[in-house]
Amino acid sequence: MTTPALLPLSGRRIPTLSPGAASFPHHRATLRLSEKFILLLILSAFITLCFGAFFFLPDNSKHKLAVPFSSPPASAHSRPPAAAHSSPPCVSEEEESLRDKIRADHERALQEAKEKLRKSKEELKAEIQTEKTKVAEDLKKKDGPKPLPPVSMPKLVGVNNGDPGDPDTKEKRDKIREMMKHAWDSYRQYGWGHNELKPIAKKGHSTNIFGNSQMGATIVDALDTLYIMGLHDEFKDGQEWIEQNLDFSVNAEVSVFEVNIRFIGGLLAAYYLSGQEVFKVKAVQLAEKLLPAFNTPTGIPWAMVNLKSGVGRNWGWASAGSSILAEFGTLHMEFVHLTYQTGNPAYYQKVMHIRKLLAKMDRPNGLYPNYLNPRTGRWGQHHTSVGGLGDSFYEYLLKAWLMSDKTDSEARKTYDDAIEAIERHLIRKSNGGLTFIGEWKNGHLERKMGHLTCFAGGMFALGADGSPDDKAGHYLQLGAEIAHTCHESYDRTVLKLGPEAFKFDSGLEAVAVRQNEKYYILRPEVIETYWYMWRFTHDPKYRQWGWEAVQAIDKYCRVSGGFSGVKDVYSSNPTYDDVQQSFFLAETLKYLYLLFSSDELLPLENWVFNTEAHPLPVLHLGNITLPGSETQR
Ligand code: DMJ
Repeated sequence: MTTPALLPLSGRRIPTLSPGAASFPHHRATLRLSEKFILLLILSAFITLCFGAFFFLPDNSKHKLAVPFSSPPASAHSRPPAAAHSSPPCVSEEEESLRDKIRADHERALQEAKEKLRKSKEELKAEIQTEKTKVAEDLKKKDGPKPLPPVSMPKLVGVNNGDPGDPDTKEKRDKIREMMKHAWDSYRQYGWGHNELKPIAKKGHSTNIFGNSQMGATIVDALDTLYIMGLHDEFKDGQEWIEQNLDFSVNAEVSVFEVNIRFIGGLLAAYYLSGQEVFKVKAVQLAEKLLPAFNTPTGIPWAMVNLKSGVGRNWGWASAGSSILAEFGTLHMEFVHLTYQTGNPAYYQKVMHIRKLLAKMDRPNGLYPNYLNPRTGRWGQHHTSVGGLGDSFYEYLLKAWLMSDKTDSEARKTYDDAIEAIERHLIRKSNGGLTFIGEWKNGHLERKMGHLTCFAGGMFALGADGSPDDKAGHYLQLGAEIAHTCHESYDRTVLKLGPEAFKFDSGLEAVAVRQNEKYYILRPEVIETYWYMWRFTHDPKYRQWGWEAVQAIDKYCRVSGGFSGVKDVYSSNPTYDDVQQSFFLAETLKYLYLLFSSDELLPLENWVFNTEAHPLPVLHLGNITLPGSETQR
């Protein structure tokens, strides 16, 4: 018998066994037992270490500055701006006790995780089932909060709805549907259950916005697009996966904003379109898990929350430990629907509290900075953007008004004031006559516009009706100018796909300068603006521009395993980033499909699209009091 090897664990040596001992059966049995015991000890120490590392070590990926192509940001809300610095640490008593609390919470989560590990698969399944049943029962409880009257549903959509009529447009629409099928089928085959797909490597993919979860983000994000396109078998397949596998009792630290817009928004839209209760139940289950993120001294939520422990924190790169405007300001639509559907005032109160707090704050030049510290309630760096870190905050002010059947005049006024300041300080015309929206950085205008900012063209058009001083024509015109500029940013590339950011400086117009701004990751914003502009003007150029984008995506981003982003839109031989983003199915393909459909498909009088393109019906709040609204006034 050979001598067991020395184990270099923590520098301690396990004593070697005496060679003679092995020749006696009795000793052998004893030794096996102790060997097993030692192995067991080592194993449990290792597991403890792993968990310790997971909870206590800082997550480097969140502290790194943006690395151009190794992992392009899925959403710029989670992108660290290059110049962002954290303040030096200054530990007050309050902070120390907060840290103690976080440590204690982590300990508890660790303990719970260990206990979970000890349980059998059956026990775990039973536990999940109990939790699910509890939420379903809470929803039905007679004496609990009651949902409001059923939403008067606009005309539902089906495969024949939205038929554009003329054969040429129909052929184009069919092509977009085929692309959706290719994206879905590829994910179904190679990435099923994972959050996203790597279409080149043909395997699952995920980013830090979903923590270490495997929650099928693509399935949830794609559901309503499948439904609208009449891909009913695929929709059913997705529904089945959700019924059997989607579980939020996972030890994963996720982005509150991303989970809200993709999951809660996606589930609610799927519920409204299909009427299947399961989607509502899941949306409410998940929302419950997000609520602890609001437990901050000010009620401004943390950027991230651990779904299991409820412990929240902010991105390491955000200015002075701040929360991000576009993240905590993009919850309103979904949370109002949650209160409407459950009768639980908590969701509505949380988002209205954010609004009230912002209304009381001073704003430099009338602009909203992108960063707000949730502990002190003070602004971080004075950066303002209508692109990444700011964008959907403005979008949700307008949409809160639209979604309330235009009764939420407070939201409309806040939107109008914000847009007025943006126009005054951020919107300019280039020498070549292109209207662009720059970024405000500590009193200085950076003449750079992001792909993300291009959504604003659609927003201006959508907000034109109802604008103060009868400026509807002006805002529709502004929307058209932004659409034109963003189209130029596509047209001035080799691939006819838009870069992540483009400049208007030193003779340059609508082109990217830095290598790490030349990528296209299947983003929707430019197409989103084409679609809104098409709905409001029916100018055929928007369909033409949309079709150019379809052809470019199909030519340069399509691969056998799905669709991939590309790293350089100015190169005739681009390399792939190997990610099929879930928003490609949720947004890009949906907006394209709508662009080539008739206006009867999801009319804008009845539906309001959340920032991930999930349509939610208008709530006729004129004669209804939302639970919780009494205490807000
Ligand atoms: C999407 O997740 C949403 O549109 C979000 O508001 C911003 N970015 C991405 C797509 O680019």
